[in-house]
Amino acid sequence: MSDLLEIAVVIPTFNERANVPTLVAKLDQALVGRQWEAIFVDDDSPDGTADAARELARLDRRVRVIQRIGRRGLSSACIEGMCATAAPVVAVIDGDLQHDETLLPAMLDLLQRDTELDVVVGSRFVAGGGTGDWDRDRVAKSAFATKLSRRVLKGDLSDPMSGFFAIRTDHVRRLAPDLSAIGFKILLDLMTTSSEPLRFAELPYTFRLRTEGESKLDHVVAMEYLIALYDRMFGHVVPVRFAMFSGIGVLGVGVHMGVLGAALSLGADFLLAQILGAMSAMTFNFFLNNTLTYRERRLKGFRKLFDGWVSFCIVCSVGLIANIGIAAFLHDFRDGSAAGSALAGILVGAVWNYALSSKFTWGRY
Ligand SMILES: Nc1nc2c(ncn2[C@@H]2O[C@H](COP(=O)(O)OP(=O)(O)O)[C@@H](O)[C@H]2O)c(=O)[nH]1
Ligand SMILES: [Mg+2]
Repeated sequence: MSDLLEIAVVIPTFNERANVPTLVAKLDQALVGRQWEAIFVDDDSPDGTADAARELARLDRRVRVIQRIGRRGLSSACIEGMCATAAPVVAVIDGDLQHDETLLPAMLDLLQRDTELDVVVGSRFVAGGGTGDWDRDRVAKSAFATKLSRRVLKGDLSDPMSGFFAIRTDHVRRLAPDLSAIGFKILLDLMTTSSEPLRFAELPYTFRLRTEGESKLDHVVAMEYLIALYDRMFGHVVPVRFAMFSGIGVLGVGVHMGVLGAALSLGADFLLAQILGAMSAMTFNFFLNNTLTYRERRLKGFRKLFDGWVSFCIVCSVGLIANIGIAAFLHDFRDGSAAGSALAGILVGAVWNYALSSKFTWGRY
């Protein structure tokens, strides 16, 4: 038997402390006779998941821990874990025991035997697999997400949403610079990024019920998933962030008009009503962009929020001047139509606001 490391098992975790020892014991059983290592990638879980993993790691050199500070995100955690190993094959498995680790040796065998193969996916939707005791609501949501993802996928995967798979590590390293790393579904990201379709095989498994801890799949995650799909389909035309920023900008116009109307009807003069409208819209846009567009760099705490808000208002005020300046120039000196000139002004203003606020309001210093 060779000593060469065969497979790394990457385990993204957030608040999975109670599951760590069980999972390692199960890996030890499942991968008996194989050369493996386990890499926990923990986003500084408040419940001390990383400590629990390190405790095991001191006894068992096959266990390693990456503790990320100030960052969140399942996909990026998986990518970092996958790039942190010297093993030729890397598997990703959830840390909550919902995936069936006894499939790992078969995944590894397939990849070792068939050099034509790039990925082996654990699938809930091929014969022999299943979603276990999921409620109907969750089954329906998952089916919808799967259907959507098939539209961007080049292969006919039965379970592109699977978070359980094994892949050749050199593919990951090759694709890593181009992965979008947002969203929840790293497999989908890998498969859609590769210019040549990855050759895959599927093995059935049954999704288990979670017994410890709780699911992190929530509405924000669902939104991130949609964003990731958008990115794959249209991201090369209009970048995701700019699309979100502009969408929020349009909502801001609605806020502006609402406040303007309300202030006028309360008897304010136009200038005051207009100032109130603009301030409300900017404030609204600032907070919405802070929670959605720049979620992973969100400003927190009164001081940072206040500074961010001020810089955002300054950027937008300059953007407004540019907007009006360009529109007036096109209209008065280039004989542009009113609507066309206004639109051009708005576009320039939006790009300006986006570019400068991403640097000065949400930039990293
Ligand atoms: N590192 C890291 N792991 C995460 C994050 N969100 C979820 N996870 C882990 O990813 C795995 C799957 O997440 P889970 O919430 O169980 O998703 P579900 O099974 O689809 O409900 C679990 O091991 C989680 O602890 C995250 O932001 N960062
Ligand atoms: Mg889970």
